[in-house]
Amino acid sequence: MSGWIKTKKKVTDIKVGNMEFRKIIKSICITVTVIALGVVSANAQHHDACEIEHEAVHVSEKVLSPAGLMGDHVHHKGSWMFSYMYMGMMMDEILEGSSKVNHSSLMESYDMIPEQMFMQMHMIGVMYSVSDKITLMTMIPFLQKSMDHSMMGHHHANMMSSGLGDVRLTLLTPVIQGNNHRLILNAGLSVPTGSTNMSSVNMAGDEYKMGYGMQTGSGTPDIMTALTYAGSSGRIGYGAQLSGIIRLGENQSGYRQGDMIENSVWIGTNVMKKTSMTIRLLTTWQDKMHGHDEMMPMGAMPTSDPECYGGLKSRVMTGLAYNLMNLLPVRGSIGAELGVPVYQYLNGPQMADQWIITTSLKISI
Ligand SMILES: [Cu+2]
Repeated sequence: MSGWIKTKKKVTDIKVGNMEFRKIIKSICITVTVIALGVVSANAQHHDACEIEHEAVHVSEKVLSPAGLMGDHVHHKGSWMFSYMYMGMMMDEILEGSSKVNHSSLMESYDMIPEQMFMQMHMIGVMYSVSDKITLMTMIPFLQKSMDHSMMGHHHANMMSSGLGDVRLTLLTPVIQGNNHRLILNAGLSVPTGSTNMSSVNMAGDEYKMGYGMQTGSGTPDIMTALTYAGSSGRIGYGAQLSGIIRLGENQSGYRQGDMIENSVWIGTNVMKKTSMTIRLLTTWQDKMHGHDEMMPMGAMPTSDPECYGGLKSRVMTGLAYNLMNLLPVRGSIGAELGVPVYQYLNGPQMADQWIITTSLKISI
């Protein structure tokens, strides 16, 4: 019963191990960015010598990628791509590490207990290729979050937040671009356009600031990098993507969200002429939060406690994509991915994932 109750540490404590890990991922991300810029400048100099496929590669039938994966392709010079992506994620039970925590034991430490959270994202994406070697990408997310919670074990209430998230600006360049395989490098910046000041009103009519997870932005400029390999052999497509997010500084509310590393490994095949199927393993690691927001009472609920963020999540995602080539006067594809968790180890008590769905529509001209 008392096994889950942890000794409260000062939130300003920073573990030596975390610092070391942070330094390592920071240097990996900086190295990748430097390599990306080096490749771009080298390619700019040797531009005429290089010939690549004059096809918008995201609808290539040879190289398959999961529908929810981003930054895995580039376009040829002068092409535009417009995309819409929807993501829905349901979270319910509460984990501490990998074990389930029951509500009655949580009530000893917190006034309110989250019961269910549903997060939705609508994301508009635009890609434009300045040259065959440089593609620019902007992603504009709109977030809607809803959380049900109980107070004193019986009263149930709901809180909601919505608004613009953090806008992402990314530069993509192909390191290798062949018929049957490609390697794409991304370097980008996440601009803190989302909010860290979302508030709600309680039963007494008083305004209060909602927890970290209900905010729509990180509040910090974040560096993003990714390296994606996608290849094919016969009817089989496969690939892997490694990406990272480094948060810079501390936001106006006095904290910095944890840095992230994400890895995807997938395999796919064409099941019919224009339909492809993929299966991928998506693993996300997020560092713990640093600092805390003075306006959020830590004992109010786990989502207002900075120690209840970060951890490791692995999901299996199954996807379908359909090539719209003959249905539209332009190139395009439509796809969806459904994911369920296979392993979660969370800094808790924290809400765990139940399922996630992603759908996307991509049109290129
Ligand atoms: Cu594209």
